[in-house]
Amino acid sequence: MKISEISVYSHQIPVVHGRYRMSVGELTTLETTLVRIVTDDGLTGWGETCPVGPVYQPHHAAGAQAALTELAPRLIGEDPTRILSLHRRMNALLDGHEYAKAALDIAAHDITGKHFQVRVADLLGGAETERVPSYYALAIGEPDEVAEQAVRRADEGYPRLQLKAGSRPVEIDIETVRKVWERVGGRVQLAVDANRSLTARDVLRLSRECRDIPFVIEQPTRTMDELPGIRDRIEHAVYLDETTVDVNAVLRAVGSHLCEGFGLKVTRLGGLLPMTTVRGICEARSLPHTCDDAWGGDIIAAACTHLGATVSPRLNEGVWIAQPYLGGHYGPDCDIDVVAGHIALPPGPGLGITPDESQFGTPVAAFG
Ligand code: 0XW
Ligand code: MG
Repeated sequence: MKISEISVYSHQIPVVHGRYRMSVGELTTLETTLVRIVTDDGLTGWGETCPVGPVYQPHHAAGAQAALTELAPRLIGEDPTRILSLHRRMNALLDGHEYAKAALDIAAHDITGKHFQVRVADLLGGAETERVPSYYALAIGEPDEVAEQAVRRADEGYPRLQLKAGSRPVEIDIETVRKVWERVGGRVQLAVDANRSLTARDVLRLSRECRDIPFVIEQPTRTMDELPGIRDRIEHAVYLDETTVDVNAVLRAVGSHLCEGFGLKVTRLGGLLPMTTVRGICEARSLPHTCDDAWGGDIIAAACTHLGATVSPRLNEGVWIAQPYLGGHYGPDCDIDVVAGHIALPPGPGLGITPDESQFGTPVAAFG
């Protein structure tokens, strides 16, 4: 089987309820990049990559499109079911830009699943569950408002909540954590995610003043290099997210004992194939982790859900998808939804969804 066409689409996804606020900024609309691969025997596979704005990580929508335009014409004729070879070919054509390669990796998994008539979860080693746990990210807000939201989401059935911290006096973050704990403590797992924005001083204060509250601190500082100096004075487990820029960075974090877990992003690491490598590293060291992406619609949600279904249940911290913040789906057969804090694994084959491409307009680039 050979790749005969690759099309790249740009699509705007608005945030329902107006905006999503993290320490690094506020978002009202996201530009996602979609990839459609067609093969010479008529199979179609979809991939997606959607940076959550241009400052969350060094990824942005125009960068994804430029990298895909560089790669796609040179992948025509390749066999999409030989996913490892496809990665080697992509790496030989373009250094870095893992978040763009990830869209092609996801589309290749979708096609391979369809070709062998299996779900992507089964290609990735087999599903441990048909009902994948999710978690809800509570946008930055006033402590009482965030606590109110936390109660609502815990009542809905989310097993885990992530609070956002940073970009304001740490006293307000501490008050927020305390109020959330008072309202939902013991009912849900808690993560406090600073998205790289706390100073070492404020990480220590947050941890010290909330010593009695069990939570994990996610991506507290801008770099990994700030952590060794404070690590032994932080009273909470530390998870890394944005700074694990590739598989090698994960190895460095694990080898240097910088963290106790990860918030992982499929596109940051380059797609589902490198994610399975990291899943294995985490399993070898008993490190819990999430399987998320920064943002995106049903394609990335399906990819994260298939991967998340394969994670050892004792290490599975959930799959975050943007669906609760989105107004619709990519088509009638694309209903990847969080229900009672969990996501039903799509039945497949492949990703198990059929995007309606008429929603995406004319491709920004097409090859083949
Ligand atoms: C909660 N997320 C998975 C979604 C936002 O894009 C940020 C991200 C995170 O954990 O940093
Ligand atoms: Mg995070």
